[in-house]
Amino acid sequence: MIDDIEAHNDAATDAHEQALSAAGEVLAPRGVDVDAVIERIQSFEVAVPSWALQTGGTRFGRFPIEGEPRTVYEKLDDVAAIHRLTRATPRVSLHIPWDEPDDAGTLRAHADALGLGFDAVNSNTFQDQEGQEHSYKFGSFAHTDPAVRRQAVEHNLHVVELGEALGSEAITIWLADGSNYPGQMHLRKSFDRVLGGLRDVYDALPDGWRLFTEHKPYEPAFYATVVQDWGSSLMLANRLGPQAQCLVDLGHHLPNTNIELVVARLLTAGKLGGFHFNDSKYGDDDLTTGSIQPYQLFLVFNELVDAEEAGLDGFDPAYMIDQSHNVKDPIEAFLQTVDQLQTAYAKAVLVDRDALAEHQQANDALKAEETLKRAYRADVSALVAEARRRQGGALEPVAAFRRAGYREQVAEARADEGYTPPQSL
Ligand code: PSV
Ligand code: MN
Repeated sequence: MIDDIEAHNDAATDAHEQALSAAGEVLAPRGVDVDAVIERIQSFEVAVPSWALQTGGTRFGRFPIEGEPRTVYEKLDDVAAIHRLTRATPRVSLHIPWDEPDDAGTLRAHADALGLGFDAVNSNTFQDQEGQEHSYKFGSFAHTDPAVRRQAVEHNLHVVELGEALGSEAITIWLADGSNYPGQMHLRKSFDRVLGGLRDVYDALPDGWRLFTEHKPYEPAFYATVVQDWGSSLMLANRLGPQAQCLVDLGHHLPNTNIELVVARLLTAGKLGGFHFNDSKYGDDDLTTGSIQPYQLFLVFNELVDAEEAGLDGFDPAYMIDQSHNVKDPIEAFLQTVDQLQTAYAKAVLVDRDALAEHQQANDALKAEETLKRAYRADVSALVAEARRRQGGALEPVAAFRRAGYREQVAEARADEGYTPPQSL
């Protein structure tokens, strides 16, 4: 359905080529190899979360749009559309049981046919599911009742098994376990119980698999969350073993937390497993990546590129997105997100690392900061567009998406009677 990318690119080519040569005129005299930067951008890939292809909602309501995917198959179709336009999203991250396929082989074949694969699979022990024996109201891995803990472990083992059948190589575990009131939960014992449950899952990991623990300071627990910060997450990963690593969701930090420093520490520990990219103003707002704090995003990528270029042992973070699209068309929001990520990455690649090291060595705070700012201020939009074009993607993904009329087409195709889209997520 998105098949006129070339025609779209033709119409945008003149303006693009002018912008690209203007960028070259600025960057080349600074010693930047523009083609090499474009190649680096081309190498950047990020996974799309299956759970954010429908419009999200808040606890106050949800405003669905026409043409939302109704099944995991339709969600994959949407990821394929995003990938066709960006050439940077060849994998999808599934949430189970939200996206439990009736048959893993059929779903894998569908993904194969679309040229897609699977990134980390996510388990869900933060909600009760229909027919489930025990409730997670008072926790899952940290629950005081061993039967509940067993049920949570069994679910995770199922997710690993399913992920293996799909070709995934990691599981992300975010636990809502925590308490709302002081005294409600034994702070140390609850952590030990989580570690015990994670160990059962860890021991069952297939070779080459990784287990990511995702920390979050609060919500839904408002007094104490068991895996509330990167320190707890790192403790878990260290205790579990080499296949366990930490996942950083950018929205899972209290205001003013220095997230790039968290990233640097996890890199030093060899435990930075992956990311959930998004942005936020107040809490876990799940807004479009780079929409609120683009400089912070750049600084995070500055640490990542620094580690990549230093050849840090075991550096292989799984880049994934975790957003909720309440007012934007989810596909358009993802197109914008990928562009934001590539922009931050490209700017981080532009940082003159030799100069930065010299200024740091000389304790020249001003020059060191200016070295970062110089890269951050560079306009890399034409380089990012060129990276897309060289891979067969769209120069202007959102414009191409709108012009292709994809949403209108799927709205018609997905309007079968008898299907009620979810009213809340
Ligand atoms: C929790 O807020 C979280 O970030 C976890 O990654 C969950 O899997 C996801 O959001 C669910 O929406
Ligand atoms: Mn997340």
